[in-house]
Amino acid sequence: RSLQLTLAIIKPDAVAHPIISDAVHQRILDNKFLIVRSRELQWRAKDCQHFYEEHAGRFFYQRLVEFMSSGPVRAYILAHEDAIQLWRKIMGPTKVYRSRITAPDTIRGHLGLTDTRNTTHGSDSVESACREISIFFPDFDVSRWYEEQEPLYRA
Ligand code: YYY
Ligand code: MG
Repeated sequence: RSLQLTLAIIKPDAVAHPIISDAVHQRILDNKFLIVRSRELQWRAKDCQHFYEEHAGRFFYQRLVEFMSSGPVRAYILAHEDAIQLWRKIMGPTKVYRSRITAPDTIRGHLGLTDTRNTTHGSDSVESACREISIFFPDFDVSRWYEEQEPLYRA
């Protein structure tokens, strides 16, 4: 059993409403994720464009960039066994009509407002988790974080 890392983001609409962001935070704790790092920051449009560059040119890209830079976001590095898949399962489907109907107990099914204002982000692969963690936490060493945080346990 080993810990995997993922990057989770609480999007601006949810950060703007502490009751919503607290509910998301509580889900993180209830599902026994380790909160390795967490920070709140305000993105510029070009940060969003870079982060979401895989979607450049899609019909929703512009509104996504505008929304994600419209207010502060909270980013987390979360650790858990199969963290990437588990967090995406807890988030639920991207689109609100699917999450509401097929997964009402998920974060997006419960709290998502629209396809764009869908409360949270989660990495979708090990590669994207590494990339996204380095964007939000440039000084974080994905390969050595556990040892570095546990110096006393070294033999
Ligand atoms: O990874 P995930 O967030 O579930 O969905 P993606 O397909 O990667 O899209 C990223 C982001 O883009 C999504 O969370 C909201 C926005 N978006 C949108 O506004 N409208 C769509 N039809 C699809 C995605
Ligand atoms: Mg995605």
